[in-house]
Amino acid sequence: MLNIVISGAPGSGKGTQSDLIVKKYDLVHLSTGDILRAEIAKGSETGKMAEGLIAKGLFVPDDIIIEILDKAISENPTAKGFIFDGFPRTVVQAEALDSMLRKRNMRVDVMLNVDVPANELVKRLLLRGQTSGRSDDNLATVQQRIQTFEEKTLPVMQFYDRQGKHCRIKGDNSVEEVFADICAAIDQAR
Ligand code: B4P
Repeated sequence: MLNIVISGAPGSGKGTQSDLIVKKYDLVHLSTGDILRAEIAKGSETGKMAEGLIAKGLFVPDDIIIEILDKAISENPTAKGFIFDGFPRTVVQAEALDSMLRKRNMRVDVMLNVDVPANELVKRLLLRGQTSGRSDDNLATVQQRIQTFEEKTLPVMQFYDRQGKHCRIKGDNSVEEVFADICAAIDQAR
């Protein structure tokens, strides 16, 4: 069993790297962003509530995200491990993930913090916004997302630092170079 948390500011490359990690390590990919966008597309109650918050660059409430994640873990009983992409984003979520895993005799092995300077984040997300159709890939929302990340998610890095699981990855290299650094960090942690 190998459980990885991948974290980083919006546009840091979490989703991009998660796709590569699941292929190489045969893990189940749980992206809370993808799950929420699927709920919005379905028009569910969760989706309706999340839609406006995401468009403003704000977080969806912890209790809703935690419930979604707990259900997603239960739906994959034969998984060899998980990559948690974009979760936990708050300390409350990080504590909840620890207890969700503990009750299943599992644990987080490593937290990858993909670190990219703010000017590069803005550049990447505005470029993606030209084709993504995402309501949150515009300048005002991107700036709010970065601010939300700094306020709410930077303390999550310290949470994993205290557990000795925080691993900083230099994210402003090519996709291949970032992936090579990530594989080295995972192989050292398992
Ligand atoms: P996410 O879907 O997680 O959005 P994201 O932070 O933008 O990450 P994403 O995976 O899409 O982008 P990536 O960095 O890979 O969340 C969206 C919203 O949902 C949040 O703002 C929040 O409102 C809500 N939400 C989600 N999870 C939540 C939670 N746990 N609690 C509360 N609310 C939650 O890549 C960005 C771009 O960079 C791509 O275009 C990619 O091609 C490019 N890129 C990647 N690597 C690159 C590289 N090395 N060089 C150049 N470009 C690169």
